[in-house]
Amino acid sequence: MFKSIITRALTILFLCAVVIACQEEKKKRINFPPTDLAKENLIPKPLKIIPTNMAFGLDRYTAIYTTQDAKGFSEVGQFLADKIKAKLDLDVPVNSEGEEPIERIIYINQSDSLELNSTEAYQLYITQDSVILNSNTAEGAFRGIQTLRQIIPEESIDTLAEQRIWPIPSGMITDNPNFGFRGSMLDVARHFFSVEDVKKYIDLLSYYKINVLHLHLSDDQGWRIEIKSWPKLTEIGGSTEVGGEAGGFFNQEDYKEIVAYATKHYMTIIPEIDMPGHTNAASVSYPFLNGNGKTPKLYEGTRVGFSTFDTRKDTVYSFIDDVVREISAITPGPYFHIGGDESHVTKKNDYIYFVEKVEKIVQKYGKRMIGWDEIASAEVDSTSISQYWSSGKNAQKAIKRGMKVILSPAKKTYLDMQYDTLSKHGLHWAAYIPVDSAYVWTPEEYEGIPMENILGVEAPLWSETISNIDELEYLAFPRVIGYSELSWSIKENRDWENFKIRLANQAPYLDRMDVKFYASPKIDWKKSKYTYEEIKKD
Ligand code: TNX
Repeated sequence: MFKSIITRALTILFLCAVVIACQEEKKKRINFPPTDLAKENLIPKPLKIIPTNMAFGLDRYTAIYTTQDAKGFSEVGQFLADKIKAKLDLDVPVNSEGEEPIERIIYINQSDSLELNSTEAYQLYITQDSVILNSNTAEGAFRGIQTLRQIIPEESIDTLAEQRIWPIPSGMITDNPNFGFRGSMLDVARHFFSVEDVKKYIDLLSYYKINVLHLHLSDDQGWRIEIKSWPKLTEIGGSTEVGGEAGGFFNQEDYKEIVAYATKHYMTIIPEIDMPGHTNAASVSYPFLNGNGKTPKLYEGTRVGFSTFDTRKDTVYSFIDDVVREISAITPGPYFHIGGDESHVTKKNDYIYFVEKVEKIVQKYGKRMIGWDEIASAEVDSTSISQYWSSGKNAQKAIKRGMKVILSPAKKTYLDMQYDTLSKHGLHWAAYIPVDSAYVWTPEEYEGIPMENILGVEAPLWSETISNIDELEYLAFPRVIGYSELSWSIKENRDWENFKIRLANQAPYLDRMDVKFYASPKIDWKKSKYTYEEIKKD
């Protein structure tokens, strides 16, 4: 009797377990409509995508687990959780040991697989039950979660149980960047931009896997970074900007905050102090620097090429030593940019002498020198880098010296060039650069520069004609999104007609981020409040 009660109880328990398990199974396996991972609006386009036409259901029973004994992985997991929260208002626990029932898991794994052949490479395996992201380094995992963010749909499917669930298309992605250096530059000298503005730009760039932000920190119109041993640089030299508004500057704590924010986004900050030309603001602050015995006036115009340091004075180099030392000490990245462009009033020999001396200072503080393409006329080291902006001849000189070249040809990559004659902001001295012309060219084959000499692509945003974040966004977006693909994706994976569709579908993200992008009529934008505004205006 007793035995049979036990048997019956056990049977009932077993049946209950089966029923519960079946219900669990029902929750887990939802029949989503077929998906196609290959048709997702990913930018930059990954190296390889193999769709399996099902979906992973992201919902409140999803958790993120990461490798915990390798540096940075749990932070990358938390970064993803924060972005999911912001996008969907959904809480996804990270490495939690809590009691919450978990049905599906996103794993972010450190892997030593030989297929992961660079620090930024990653693999993404998405099935109905799990998402597995593999990478060698946290940097690779960070690039991989940008891909994941882009395929998490904005819209949920509401199940019978009135539960919101977001279907992520299943399949496999293997990815690796074509160029390790994918950058943009922001000129905070002609007009100053705040720490918050710079952080927003970092948010947007890193979503598209751009990994370098070059800050143009000094020019004729303003000196924007505190140098503790030379305080007048910012007190005087930072006090104005183009158009005569009060300028501004980053104190060293501000700069460190930007650097830390960039580091969290696996982005390198490159500081630029432009010399020996473009130095009016420095010479107004310390008139001995220009060597002509006159104290110049603060400059609020937009002419270039009228200022120079006195390149034959030792005290000028002591000054530069202090500047490079202080900035290098708070810059973890490997580069220091010395400018070197448009020194029209510096004699050629003086210019060469200057660049060679400053290169030594930069190296003394453990950095690799970058300069605009003119620097290759000096006897610089093969470890220094030339940034091609206008002269093919200078690029060839750099190649002869064995230097790497950053591609920033003005007529293709200058974000301050107008889109067309109707553009509200921007210049057009190099070209009008509509959205298609920005995308349709081949950095791998540009003006005979061999691929092995190309470090990467950078799109500079000069700020003579823009003074706030809305105007910055108007010039940078959508073109900078195209440069992300030009530098990440291989040539075979780039195609304007296909890119155009994926770009049109960035509008919901850009809207959510409140980006006032230029709604180019060449793109059939997916609904966007800004396109509506543009259309209304027309
Ligand atoms: C050229 S590019 C410059 C900048 C200007 C820019 C405007 C370069 C190295 N020098 O000083 O801001 O054109 O488009």
